[in-house]
Amino acid sequence: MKLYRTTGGCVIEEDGQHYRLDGQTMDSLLSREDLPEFLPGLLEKIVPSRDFAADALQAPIEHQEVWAAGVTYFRSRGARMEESKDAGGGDFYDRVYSAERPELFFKSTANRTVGPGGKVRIRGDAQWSVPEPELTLVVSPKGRIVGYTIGNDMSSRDIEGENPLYLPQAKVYTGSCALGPAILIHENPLPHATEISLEILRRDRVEFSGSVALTELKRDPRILVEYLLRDNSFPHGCFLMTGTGIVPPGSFTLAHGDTIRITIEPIGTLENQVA
Ligand code: DO4
Ligand code: MG
Repeated sequence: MKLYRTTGGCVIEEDGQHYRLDGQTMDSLLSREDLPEFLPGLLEKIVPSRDFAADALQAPIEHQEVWAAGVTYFRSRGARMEESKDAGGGDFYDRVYSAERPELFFKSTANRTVGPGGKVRIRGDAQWSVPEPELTLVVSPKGRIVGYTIGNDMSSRDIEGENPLYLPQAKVYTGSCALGPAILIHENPLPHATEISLEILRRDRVEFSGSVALTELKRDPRILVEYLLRDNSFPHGCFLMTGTGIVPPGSFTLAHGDTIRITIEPIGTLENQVA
């Protein structure tokens, strides 16, 4: 079952049919502890709608915060150590990769986040920018993983590499986050073989592509959530990006007009252009 936020409200897709959830918002739904049980009950009382295609998809977020985990894949550890070695930051990334406590950072709010088809941004003062395609957990207020979506943790690698303390500036700015296209309502862990793939197109040609399987994710998503909720409250639930395992080579930087396509089946494909 997939949950969409559209210009016409919240919509569920189930067995190829679409159902409008009149009177429900992302906030009312993601505040619930029992979302995976609540939605099927709701569908029994409503009839499918035929006009879903007329709605524009939006990022599935209202008052939720977006947080992110870092250096959860070996590839991310290596890329970060390389980019920050001149600043003396390389060792930090090695240490956090193997430490018990994960790296967790605040990433975004709804006003900085774009949905499917929206335009992500590169910072005006960055010279080296990349998308980070990440499996994103949808977490209830009490820390239950109730679903999954696709996230793009847009990053300014030169700013991050100059000094690890610049991380918030490299990561948090207008248009630095994309989420969607839907929330897959699913409480069990996704299979380890689940693939995350990234394609970056420039003038309709593939400029970079890569993929990674969840087998490479070093941290258990449930442990990431447990750390995130320590001494923190999320009354509307929250999103937690689980880190990137796909990093383009150092010679690559995003350009205005590029198309970023991230696919995680069975969630779908999140496509955005760089403004
Ligand atoms: O430590 C810096 C950020 C790491 C990150 O965003 C990632 O590994 O995905
Ligand atoms: Mg990331």
